[in-house]
Amino acid sequence: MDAPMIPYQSWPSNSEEALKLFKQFEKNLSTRRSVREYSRNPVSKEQIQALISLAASAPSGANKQPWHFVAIQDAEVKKQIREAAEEEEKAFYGGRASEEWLDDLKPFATNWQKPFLEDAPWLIVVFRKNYDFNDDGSKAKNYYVQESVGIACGFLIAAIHAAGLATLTHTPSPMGFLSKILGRPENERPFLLLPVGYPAKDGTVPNISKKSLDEISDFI
Ligand code: IYR
Repeated sequence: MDAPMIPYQSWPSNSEEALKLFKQFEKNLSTRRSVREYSRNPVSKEQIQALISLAASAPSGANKQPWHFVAIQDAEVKKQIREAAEEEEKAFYGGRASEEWLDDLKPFATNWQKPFLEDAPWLIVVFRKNYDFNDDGSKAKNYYVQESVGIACGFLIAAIHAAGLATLTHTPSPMGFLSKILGRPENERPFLLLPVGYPAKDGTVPNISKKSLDEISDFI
């Protein structure tokens, strides 16, 4: 297939306007936190659709868009997911995780219980498509799948926050139960499970901080 080039106008065109926009973006994103306690207040399907569309605008290897998003508000399906996730988490906290890992998790005060999987009005499960199918049913390759889906998830997390909502990058391990419950095909693997909703009114977050710019960068 031909790939005709089209003009691209980057925006904004002046640096003062650009700096203003960046400052707004920086201010907004700097208040993002991983949230584990959710209000049961509803979020519209249209809002979730807009967030997923934005995530899917992310760059990907050869523009293959090797992702699939399943958004769940059905209470019965959320309950099934919670029960299956808690089963895995019980095994994790009950001996599967190393002492070092459990020690590293202490600041987050987590345990096997995952009420957010039912409290949050929506769960979004992101699947990675290791390969795809051509129209004739033969296999089609995807490229840099891990990187591409990771970038799309970054877009999604930022978009959720910009929409005034909260989320958590939840990865119960292993996540195979999500493929079964949601009936996803063999070429897809669960990548991330994100509860989406408003933070609970009396909710708290861990008292943690980020490394300094000096620690995480070099300028040469
Ligand atoms: N999946 C478990 C454990 C866990 C692991 C990491 I790494 C975290 O940053 C947080 C939790 C859980 O969700 O409790």
